[in-house]
Amino acid sequence: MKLYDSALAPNPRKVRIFLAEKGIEVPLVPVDIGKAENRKPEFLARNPMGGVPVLELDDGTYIAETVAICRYFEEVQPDPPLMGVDARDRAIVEMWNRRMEFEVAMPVMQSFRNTHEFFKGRIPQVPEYGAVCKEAAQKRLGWLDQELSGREFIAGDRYTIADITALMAIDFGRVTGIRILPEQKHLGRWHEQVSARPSARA
Ligand SMILES: N[C@@H](CCC(=O)N[C@@H](CS)C(=O)NCC(=O)O)C(=O)O
Repeated sequence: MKLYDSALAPNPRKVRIFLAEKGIEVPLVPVDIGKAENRKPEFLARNPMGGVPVLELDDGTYIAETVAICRYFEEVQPDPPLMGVDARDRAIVEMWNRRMEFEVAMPVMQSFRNTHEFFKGRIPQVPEYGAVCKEAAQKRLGWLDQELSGREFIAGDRYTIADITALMAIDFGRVTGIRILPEQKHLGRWHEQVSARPSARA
């Protein structure tokens, strides 16, 4: 088994944090996205969408999409549970993880993709849209701050994949100047707490 990875990119980091929480070690294969290795035919044969991460199983199966890779490891090693423990809890964790993906990570990524030098000439950029996304992401952090006033973690009283998604998105947001504001005390407390876990260094 191996994981096609990029040390700088947020989605591969999400899988590395997930694996670190589970105590699972998977050999990493670095993919140089700066040199567009992920757009070459041999990589597209693994994942036609061209994104990292991609997990290659021993039987030659390729699994792309960050959450699908996490799902695979959750199924093969349920402990510690990061995607819920029963029907109700799994649905709640999924609800929060999707909110973190669509409401926080998506605007963060779109702000980067539409304004950053890295994507210049790689994709059509609309800087005005990037600016709108940056503002939206910043607003969502205010909302998340309020949400975290009443509980320890994003999806309740246990650390889950929703915390991993939010951490990866918020940390990546720094690249385009999206930040936790000093007055966002609950979000700041949460960020300190999840960043102190050894997995955050993955
Ligand atoms: N929906 C995919 C997104 C994968 C993705 O876009 N990965 C980024 C890195 S975070 C990438 O490969 N970017 C390089 C590119 O698009 O050329 C997932 O969840 O894994």
